[in-house]
Amino acid sequence: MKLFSIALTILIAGACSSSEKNTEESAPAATSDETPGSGEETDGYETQDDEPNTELETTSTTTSTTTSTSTTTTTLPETCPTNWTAVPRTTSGWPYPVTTGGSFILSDAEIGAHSYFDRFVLDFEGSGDLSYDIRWLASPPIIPEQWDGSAWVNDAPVIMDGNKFLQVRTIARSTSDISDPSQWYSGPDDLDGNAVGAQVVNQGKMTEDFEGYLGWTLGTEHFAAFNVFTLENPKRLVVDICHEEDSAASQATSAGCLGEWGFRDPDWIEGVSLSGDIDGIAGDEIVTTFADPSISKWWMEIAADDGSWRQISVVPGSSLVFEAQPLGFLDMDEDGVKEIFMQTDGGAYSFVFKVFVFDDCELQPTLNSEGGDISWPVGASAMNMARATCTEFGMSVENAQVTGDETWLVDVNEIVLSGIAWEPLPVDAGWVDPSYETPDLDPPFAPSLNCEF
Ligand SMILES: [Ca+2]
Ligand SMILES: [Ca+2]
Repeated sequence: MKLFSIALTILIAGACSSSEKNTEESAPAATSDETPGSGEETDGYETQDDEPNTELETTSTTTSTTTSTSTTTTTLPETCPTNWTAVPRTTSGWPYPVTTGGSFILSDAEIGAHSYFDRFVLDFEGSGDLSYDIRWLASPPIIPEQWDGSAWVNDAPVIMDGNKFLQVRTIARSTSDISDPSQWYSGPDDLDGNAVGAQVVNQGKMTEDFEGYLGWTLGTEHFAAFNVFTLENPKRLVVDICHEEDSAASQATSAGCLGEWGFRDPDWIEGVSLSGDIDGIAGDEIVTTFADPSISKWWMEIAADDGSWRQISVVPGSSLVFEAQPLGFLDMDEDGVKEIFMQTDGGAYSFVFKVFVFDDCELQPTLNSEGGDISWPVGASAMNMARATCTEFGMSVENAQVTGDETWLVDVNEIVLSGIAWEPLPVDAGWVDPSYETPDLDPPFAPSLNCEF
């Protein structure tokens, strides 16, 4: 049984490699480094970006049958190098080309199976620096508009064999925007990973060829660390995907946020941290504020509690005079993602808060109905006071001031969050404006933020 399994593995390895176009580059006489009986290929020992050529050619030697002429013995790593990670790999300036970016037309695509990783290779005609953006997606990419044979279909998700999806985008073309049909790409646009013995990559599919951007998506069993490099003559983009699951990536990419955005300076002074499951996916998110004396402002960081991703941005309207800090999380629009209430500024008897929407891995400040900046004061002075109360529909914001004839004029605004903007409740559609006046000299309410976080 074991022998059979070994034989099968070798068979699969041979079969998969023979499907690789790159095998043409190596002389068939090249001896295989394959260790008989190991059932594994010996290519994995050179996965460093600095020697990719050798690696690929070594890979291709597995096409030849196992021979006994192997003279070199290399210790193979059993697992992927630790410098392989699941974070996005993006060339500088993306989505724009790198400075010396060339013009590339796809010439081939292939999937290969290897000892501890699967390899995806795109071949190109053209020269210069290839620009790319490679990242995990938690769900298949959406094709904005596609021809289904009889009509244009909007927002159609790509149907793919896989649980997770590695998106490989390049600045290159296949057929679109190429006037000479003889230059059009004629290779495969749909690759079967299982057929070539790949263990983690089930399928590779061209999912974009539009306005100079060429995209492929790999449907995989699970999230995994990967390694990216390019080769010359011809230009190739190589993505090696580790067979082993990357559990840190699971949490991050469930939220679609793998990686780091923004630099956290070690000189910043840590403020207040608050954690909770903001997005309703996987583990908790932690929101932390940091004082930055160099610009006299506060930064806010939102990060996965397993450290797999973080995003840092300036707290708008903040100054070092008053401490910015997260106050609580509450899903105001009931879309399953909690909004972040953040104290951004204040004074001796009052503070100002803003509400942020967590979207696209960022904390976006909510806006007023005109698209402008909005924040709310809470507190009191001799002549006016303000409070905000979370209600079943959104927030009720009350501002009271003493008028000339010593009555309190209480302006009440009931607002509801729609997307990232606060809209007034439609008073003219049956709602009664709750604003009122009171001759009572006592303050009409206690200034506070009344929300149950
Ligand atoms: Ca979460
Ligand atoms: Ca929400």
